[in-house]
Amino acid sequence: MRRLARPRGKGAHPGSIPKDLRDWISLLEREGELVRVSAEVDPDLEITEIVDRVVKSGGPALLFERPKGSNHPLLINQFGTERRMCLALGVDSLDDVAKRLSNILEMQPPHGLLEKVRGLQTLKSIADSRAKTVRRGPVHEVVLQGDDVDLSLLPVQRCWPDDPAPFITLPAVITHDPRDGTRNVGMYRMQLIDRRTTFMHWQIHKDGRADWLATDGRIPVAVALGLDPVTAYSASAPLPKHIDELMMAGFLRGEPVELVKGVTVDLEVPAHAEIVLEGYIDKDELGEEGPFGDHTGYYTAAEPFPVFHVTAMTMRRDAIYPSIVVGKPPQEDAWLGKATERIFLPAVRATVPEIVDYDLPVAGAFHNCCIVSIRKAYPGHARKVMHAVWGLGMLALTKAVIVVDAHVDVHDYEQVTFYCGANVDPGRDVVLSEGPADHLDHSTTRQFVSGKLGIDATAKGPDEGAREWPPEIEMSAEVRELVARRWEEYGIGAAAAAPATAFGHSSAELLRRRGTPASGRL
Ligand SMILES: Cc1cc2nc3c(=O)[nH]c(=O)nc-3n(C[C@H](O)[C@H](O)[C@H](O)COP(=O)(O)O)c2cc1C
Ligand SMILES: [Mn+2]
Repeated sequence: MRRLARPRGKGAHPGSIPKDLRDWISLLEREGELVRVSAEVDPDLEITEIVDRVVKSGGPALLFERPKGSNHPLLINQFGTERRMCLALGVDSLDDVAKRLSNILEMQPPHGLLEKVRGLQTLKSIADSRAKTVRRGPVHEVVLQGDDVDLSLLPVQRCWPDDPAPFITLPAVITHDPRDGTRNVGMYRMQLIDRRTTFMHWQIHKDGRADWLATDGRIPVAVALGLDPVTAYSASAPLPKHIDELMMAGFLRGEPVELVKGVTVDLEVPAHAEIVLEGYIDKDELGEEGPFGDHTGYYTAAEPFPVFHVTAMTMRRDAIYPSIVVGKPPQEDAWLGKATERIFLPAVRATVPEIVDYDLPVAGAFHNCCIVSIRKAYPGHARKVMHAVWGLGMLALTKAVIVVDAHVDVHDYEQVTFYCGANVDPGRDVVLSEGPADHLDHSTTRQFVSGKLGIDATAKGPDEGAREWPPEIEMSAEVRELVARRWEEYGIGAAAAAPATAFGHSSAELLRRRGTPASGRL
């Protein structure tokens, strides 16, 4: 697999991760990863068509300096490639982030002084991750309240032709659980209703919605727009409900997220955000939200969702508005999803240690398919892992789980296809089950529940009803070495000199060459 060039300069180390959106834009510019568009461009559909082309060709982040009808520049495609996602997280490969997390999850009682000191440093890095409150922040440079609130000042995109209105697409929505006060941050799209109200599209499985459902009457809500890239990413991360996404952001950044008190709500908001919308949502005020051209590749139908009333709009001077377009994959959110796939691997393995690796294909819109490799130890093991996946956090929404043996590269779809064919007797190795479905899945007979498909593509033993399992073909090491030694003598040329693997040109590699993300293996 292709290795990434090591991100140079700022951003290469966790300590120097961008502190806010402006810092991030400078880093992108220094790295040749950003193009400024000075022509006037319409946030109504036109930006989508431009970005769709740029994303699908692996192109740069775009700063639209003159979005039609607004004085605020619009940043988009900041996460649109593997390299930018790595730059955002200050790593060479997304697996490096996972390594830092697995050090914590796999902590053992220390032996000796050196290990104790290391253990304390690790614990300190967790303790220092909590968000911290500061007195003042640039997000309060401009404060609009009451009648002065005007969402139409922002260049909010209408993304696709059948969208009924503009949608805020990259928000970090902050709520507290009214029962225990724990904070949640989630990324939920917001359809504009008028100058001071929007819908809040928190779906049925989401933490923000659970906070709202737990209130008697009214829940305070703050929405941060234009954050440092790690905090923005963290809002999309599927953490267990009781874990504060800002703590995860602090851990990944290597320094805490700074917060200031809201102006009109009893919530703290990111001090360095470009824009914050403060307000409230009532328990019983719903309206028809949507349709919306979504990451499923289809318009999701209009449905009742709650209404968000904005009581204050605070901004930095010359605030920059962040946006993202979702649609038929691959889109910019592919790399947010791949980051989650890699970052959560240690947590998945902490629960199901026989899992070696997993891959959520971008074309499967993440919840449609999960390929998982396991160290198989006993009959029925692949089935056990399928059910584990269907019981693990948001992976519960996965429609199809494919299980392969440990030596199979789950990111190489051609290899996976080979074992799905070669090792599977559909009469014996296919599992049909049922469970919760993604809120947006239009294919299910009933909304929110669906069938589940499991394919056991591991090698089977007699205890699993198989006849004698033949050995896989492989050339002997001696002959490989002999051919390597004599290669020049044959006069065939360099093209085929590398030892052949059965799947040298995987579909993942081919997609990659077309500039589209196909694999989390970096
Ligand atoms: C660009 C983007 C848009 C998203 N839009 C929504 C949305 O409108 N509604 C929703 O419930 N989840 C949406 N998600 C997924 C959630 O952000 C994700 O499930 C997250 O874990 C939610 O936070 P929570 O687990 O604290 O609820 C979106 C994700 C991304 C990357
Ligand atoms: Mn959460």
